[in-house]
Amino acid sequence: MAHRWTNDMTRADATPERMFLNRRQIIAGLAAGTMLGGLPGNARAQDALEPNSWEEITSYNNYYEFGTGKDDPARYADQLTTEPWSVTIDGLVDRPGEYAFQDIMSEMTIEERIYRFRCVEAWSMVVPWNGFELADLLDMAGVQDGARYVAFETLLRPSEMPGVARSVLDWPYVEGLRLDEARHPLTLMATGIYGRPIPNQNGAPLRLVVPWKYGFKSIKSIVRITLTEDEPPTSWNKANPREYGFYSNVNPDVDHPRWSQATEREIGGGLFSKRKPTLMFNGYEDEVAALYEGMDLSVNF
Ligand SMILES: Nc1nc2c(c(=O)[nH]1)N[C@H]1C(S)=C(S)[C@@H](COP(=O)(O)O)O[C@H]1N2
Ligand SMILES: [Mo]
Repeated sequence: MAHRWTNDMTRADATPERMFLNRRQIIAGLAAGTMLGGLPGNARAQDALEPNSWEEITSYNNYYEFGTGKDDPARYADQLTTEPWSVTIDGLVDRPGEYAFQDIMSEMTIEERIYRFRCVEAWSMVVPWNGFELADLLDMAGVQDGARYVAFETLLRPSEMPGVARSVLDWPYVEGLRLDEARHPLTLMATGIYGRPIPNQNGAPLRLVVPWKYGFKSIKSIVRITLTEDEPPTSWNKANPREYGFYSNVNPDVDHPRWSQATEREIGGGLFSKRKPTLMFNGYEDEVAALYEGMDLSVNF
């Protein structure tokens, strides 16, 4: 599959996790074009960020189905059965159906994407994901003309999810994107981290990653994708519409009602590290600003 976007970050050679990367999963063209410094348009000095460690990425998580503590998912999510797994793709598509995870994987091209990840709680990481573009999966199902949004749903299996009995959210966890956001080349369906299968606490076996939006848009362990005409409901918006909008684009100028979004705490930065400024669209402004032309981003937050 052709690449419509190239990484703008490089991995520090010294990162120990480098050894775990499964080179066979990474396309030679992408690797050659980006890991050696990048193409001129994408090579920005401030973007040469180092990914967080495997340990950091897999032990500090939000996955409320397993509890609201940051260490609950790593503790409880190994109970989750992820094989077999299938994703129902329905709504306004030409080929609706239940797609087996393995059949999806055999059709998709897995690449590596090193993305900034910014939680609405004002912490951040850098994650080297493996995955495929959501646009390719949508093409597999064939999006029909009337479709304008994409709705996503997480597995709901209370017997394996100790958090669902106790939390503030309605289950199953649901999310949504406008179709043009869903088709954007940055929008990834992640199936791995550091070349290994994605751990349960990070959303196995496949989760959404939308790097210019707050982390809660990146819905985990997806079992249903529905193409719709109308804007779909989203879990955090249902829970607190004043605090969480449908768009939820990272924006340092639009504060959360209870805290500033101007800066962020880097996970792994150490107890006394300085907060760093949050970037517009989490640093992906050049790539995505056009999607929101003419919109008031403080109204459509
Ligand atoms: N199903 C589901 N998806 C979810 C969440 C959740 O609680 N349940 N939490 C979201 C939030 S708030 C964030 S910040 C990210 C965290 O992803 P990570 O744990 O892989 O860093 O997952 C998002 N996806
Ligand atoms: Mo989050």
